Amino acid sequence: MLRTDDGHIIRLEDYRPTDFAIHHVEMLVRLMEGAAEVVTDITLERRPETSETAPLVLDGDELVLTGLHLNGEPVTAEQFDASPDQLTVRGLPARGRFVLRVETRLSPETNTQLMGLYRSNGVWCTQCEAEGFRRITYFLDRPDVLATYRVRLEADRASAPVLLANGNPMESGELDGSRHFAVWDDPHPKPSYLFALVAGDLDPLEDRFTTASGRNVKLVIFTEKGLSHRATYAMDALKRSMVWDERRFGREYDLDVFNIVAISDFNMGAMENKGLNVFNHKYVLLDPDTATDSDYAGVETVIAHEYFHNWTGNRITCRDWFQLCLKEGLTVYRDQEFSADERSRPVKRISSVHGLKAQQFPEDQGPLQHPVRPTRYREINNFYTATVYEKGAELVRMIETILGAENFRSGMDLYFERHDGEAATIEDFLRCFEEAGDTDLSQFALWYHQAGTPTLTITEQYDGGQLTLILEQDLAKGAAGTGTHPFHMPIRFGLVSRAGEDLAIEPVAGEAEIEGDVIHLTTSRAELVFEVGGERPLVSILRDFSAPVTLRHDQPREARLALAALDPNPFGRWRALTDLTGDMLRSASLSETEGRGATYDPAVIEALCRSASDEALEPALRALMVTLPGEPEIARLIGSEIDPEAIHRARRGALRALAEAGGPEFERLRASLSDGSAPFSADAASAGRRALRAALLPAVAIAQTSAAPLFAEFEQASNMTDRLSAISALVQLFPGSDETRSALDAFYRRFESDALVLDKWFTLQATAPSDGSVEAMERLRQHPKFTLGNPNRARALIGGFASGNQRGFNRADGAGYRWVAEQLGELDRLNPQTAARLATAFRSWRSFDAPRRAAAEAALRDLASRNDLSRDLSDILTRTLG
Ligand code: 0A1
Ligand code: ZN
Repeated sequence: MLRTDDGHIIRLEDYRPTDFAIHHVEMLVRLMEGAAEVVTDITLERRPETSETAPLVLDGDELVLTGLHLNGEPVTAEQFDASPDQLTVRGLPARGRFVLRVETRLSPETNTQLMGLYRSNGVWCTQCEAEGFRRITYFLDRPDVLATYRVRLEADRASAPVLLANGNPMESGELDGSRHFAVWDDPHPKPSYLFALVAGDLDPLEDRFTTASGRNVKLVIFTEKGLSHRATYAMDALKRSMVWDERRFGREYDLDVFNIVAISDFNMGAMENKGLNVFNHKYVLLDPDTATDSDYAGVETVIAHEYFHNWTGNRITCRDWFQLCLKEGLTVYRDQEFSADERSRPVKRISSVHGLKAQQFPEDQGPLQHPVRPTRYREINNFYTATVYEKGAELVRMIETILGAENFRSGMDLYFERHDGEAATIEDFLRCFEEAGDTDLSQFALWYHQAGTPTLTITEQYDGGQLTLILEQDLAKGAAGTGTHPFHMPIRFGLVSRAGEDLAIEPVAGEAEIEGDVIHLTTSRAELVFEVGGERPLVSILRDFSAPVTLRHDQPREARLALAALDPNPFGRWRALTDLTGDMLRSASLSETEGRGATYDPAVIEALCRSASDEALEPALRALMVTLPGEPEIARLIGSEIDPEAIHRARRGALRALAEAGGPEFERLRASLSDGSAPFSADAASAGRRALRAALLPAVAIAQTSAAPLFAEFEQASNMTDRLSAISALVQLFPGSDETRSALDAFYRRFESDALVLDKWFTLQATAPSDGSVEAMERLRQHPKFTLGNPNRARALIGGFASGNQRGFNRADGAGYRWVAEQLGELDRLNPQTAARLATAFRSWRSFDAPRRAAAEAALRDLASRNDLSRDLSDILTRTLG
């Protein structure tokens, strides 16, 4: 039975500590074919402030209780009530510690939700965040209950030679028959969501790491049989993460072993369980033949992210789930900084901002809007959002900008020192920076509490050698109904000369404080006056995207073109060019809608061509600059009454204009960037060259009259990055051609037994712009290799279509919406969490034109009217329609 919707809302203001503390947990888990038995000895103690008669109420979810003992004696039937989702025990000792033994019987094989204990390709594994531990045993399953754990696993040696749990290994040995056991001990008190066990026939990739203080740590990455050679890059990323966290934040690892297990069936990217990270195998397994450069970057990021959680999340955890951004925003900030240090800082920053605008901005501006630190939820699984993660990271970054690097580091040191071993809140976190920076962050804290993306409007006036900047901020009241007070907004900026140099910043008068190159805007409006002399400088505002805002800067086109060519700040160059391209595509799309032919500003096209060939910039940055905004991005710029067909035509037109202007030069550039027959290297510089070649490919290919050259490029590719860029261009630009069909068939034949590559094959076709896309989707849905049981496969097809095929999903006849809604209804019965996540693809339905709005609403209402929906999906649908 699913947890169907009960409409119950959890509120932050209702938080109170538990009546009982849990000091220690001893578990015995017997794994058998078809069932698992769990015996949990929970050492509890009534808190001094709890009444002597208060019962103990433990959480459960779909549980079957098979035994209950108190200090070794059976608990009588009058003393307890058990249901699948709750266990209440009365008459417990008023003082002192006692041990409650809870026995449960589970069925991992039929657990398709992938929460709690389940089997993935024969491997037993667990997922306990956010509330999965209650699917293993009755417990106080909340993050502020911290205990030490000792776990004994028993299983058949043949099916599970590897037995893992959190912490350090203690003992292992043989049992009667073909069974064996292992005992693991985790000395660090932790909340139940960090519990994990894994048992299966897995291959290890082993390494070692010595920490700064000399602790010798054994590192192991476990994969399914025969795949450990694909984990070498992940291992390298892990060791680099460990070194980085010591150097940058003074954080060392704290156990004798660090295990990672790669699993095929996983709802999210990965999970930071103490000493035993469990990963979606997509974020571990790589080789040049099957993985692209962005897969490599993704593995590096996720490995680092989970490792960094050991301090930000595990050693210091969250008091309650409202504080989720305390661990997630901070850990994303840390993984972004790691990538910036390991690769290229500007390229990383641009990619992060690009991702923020693509994912978080629509969330923050639509019906699923919520504050970074929410105050209510119905289903916590639905709050692992771009707002909590990515906007949460932006808030940490702003604290760093406001305090400066040194005070920020002191604040982090204080946080680690003061809250180690605790379950903390955002208020605790902010207090550390207030003390370290000797500053008041109470206005800044509004960023955590007020939902929505503020607009920052910049107006320039130049007169007699003086430049006046008028800064205005505005926050519209949105779906979340939170406040609209002005924020403390750190705005990094530069005044750039026509020679491309940053001028010294000399304010004459100002209604906002300026520190170095940062304006501290704290009011809704402020004017700043600068003495700049006879030449009007170029205003490079919001450098490095120092605050997550929608910028309205009515800057002359000529100034933008100049900044795109010479802003000394690489982010500024990218933003100037992106703004120009965005404006051009926005008006081209509107012209298409109105039936007027679209035109493309030759100066903008030329600026794109120039940045592609600018040898002064690293290739990865040039790739980002020359890539035209995607169709959803153009849709966001238009904002309302969106016509996806017009956008599609306008973007195609821009690509043709780019090809006409730059075609031959792009071909020359592509040839010069080729690594020829050199062996594949995953380093950032080589990846950057491949990225620029890939970014130029669509413009080169669209100019060709046949698909044959692209097909040849596909066939000759010696790595997945090049192969995928060629086949994507075939699918996008020559959808019905024989070459495209042959390439898809060849791709399938070569990789049909490789799950991760097959996901790419499904996504490629889900994003194809063919007119019969829904019919094609249904054929793929019936493909023997398609299954809703594997989240990656479901996301590849359904998510690929709903989020990656704007035209197909938003077909005016509503067939795209209906098809997706139907899939969600089916998936919900197996895996509510994944269904709910995919359903967020509908979040912008109100921005489309009237026929599409009506069709989307009908499909959503039809799905929402089912009476067997999970709480996860129902929560998303209700809010999306709300
Ligand atoms: N904490 C993990 C991701 C994660 C979140 C939720 C989950 O189930 C609801 C599972 C994993 C991370 O940030 O990597
Ligand atoms: Zn995380």
